[in-house]
Amino acid sequence: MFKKILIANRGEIAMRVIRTCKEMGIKTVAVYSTADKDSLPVRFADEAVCIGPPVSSKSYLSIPNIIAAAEITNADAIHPGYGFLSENEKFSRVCQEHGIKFIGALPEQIAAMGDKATAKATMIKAGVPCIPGSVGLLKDVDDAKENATRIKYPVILKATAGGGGKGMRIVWKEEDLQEAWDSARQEAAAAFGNDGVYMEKFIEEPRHIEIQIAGDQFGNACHLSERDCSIQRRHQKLVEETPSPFMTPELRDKMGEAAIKAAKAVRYEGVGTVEFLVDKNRDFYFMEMNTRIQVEHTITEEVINFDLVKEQIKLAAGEKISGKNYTPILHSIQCRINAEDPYNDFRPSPGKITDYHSPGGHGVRIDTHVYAGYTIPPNYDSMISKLIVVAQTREEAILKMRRALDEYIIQGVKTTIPFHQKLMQDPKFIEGDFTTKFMETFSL
Ligand code: MV4
Repeated sequence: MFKKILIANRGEIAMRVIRTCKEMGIKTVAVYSTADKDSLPVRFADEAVCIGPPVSSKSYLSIPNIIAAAEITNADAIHPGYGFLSENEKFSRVCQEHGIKFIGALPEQIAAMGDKATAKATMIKAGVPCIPGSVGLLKDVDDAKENATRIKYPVILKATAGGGGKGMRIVWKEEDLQEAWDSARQEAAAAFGNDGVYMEKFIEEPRHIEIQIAGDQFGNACHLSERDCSIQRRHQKLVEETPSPFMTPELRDKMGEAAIKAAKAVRYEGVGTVEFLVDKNRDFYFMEMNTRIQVEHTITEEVINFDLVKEQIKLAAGEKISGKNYTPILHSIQCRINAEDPYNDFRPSPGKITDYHSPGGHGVRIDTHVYAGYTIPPNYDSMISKLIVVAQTREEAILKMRRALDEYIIQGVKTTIPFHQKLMQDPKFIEGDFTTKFMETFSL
């Protein structure tokens, strides 16, 4: 087992990893930018190293600075959390070259899953259901036209280097194809330095349901059930829950098996997520594979009573998985509490938290790095905390979430708490009747 893990991240996920390391008897190193010198991970880690100024490119994204911090402190592994360098092929490789275990995917796996057209080709070959579309990248606009005629409108153009919606264009009819083609390529080139674009049939009003998977160094893989992440806004998830209100035992078995196929196709080691789109007929299609611990891993932990960060560390150290799949028997919901103004287009609201009281009681969990007197810097994402509830049923989980939201006091910055309070009273949400389009028509 590792003796000392450096956490190449900040905020709540740095705290999350430090907590599990402590429980496992592993020493921790926090790295921080000057904007985070007063943060809790710096205080709670065994050691802390400043790695640069507030701007991420010179601190949390600086591979030389982070590797230097690991060498100075003799860390034998690096946990990258989510975001930042967690899915960076080069960082994974540089760690390898320095004899430091990267607690995440191998460089080849990151490359294979990071290029979406390559990932899709791998999944088709492995027998994972994919959305009908072009075979690989489109050559030119005529190629796009031929494919669209075959697939039938509406279609969607997607940047192969994309993810998170950048370089994506929905096309409803042929006369709009040329403009969509030009703008998708331009946007992809500017955002990723790669203008490769492919095409798919556009699935209208899908649900976003993802399967948590785990794989070991011996080629075994299992699934840990699903999360429904359909409540999103501009590709930012706001609420996640498990089980999905749309799930059936049959669908879970089928999607679970598909996710395991996906994991085995790339000999996946560690914990990961296979994202699917699910249409109204409960047909499901591979969308992306995430090779990191995700923000919403917490709800899976609550319903299967299992520490996913501990599992991640054990798998990185070469342990075997048990091999059995998991079915949730409880219901968990997470609300992301952001420093944003829900009455003002979710505008970021950084600043000092002047008063803070977090909810508690049975079945309530808060993952956070903030405290009364803490100043949320403007340089990073605006998440204040994750409020997670777990209960016997979905109805009870919603009631518990309402109660917990009512107890939550955060003064000094605007937060998304009022949005979540409204959502937890929404008839459609309560019925479980929602798709990824839900937020387009929801208003406070
Ligand atoms: C789609 C789609 C409909 N049809 N692909 C959004 C981000 C990127 N990962 C893929 N995305 C989508 N791909 C086809 N063929 C709809 C979306 C999509 C979406 C997916 C999941 C969650 C929220 C979404 C919001 C808008 C569009």
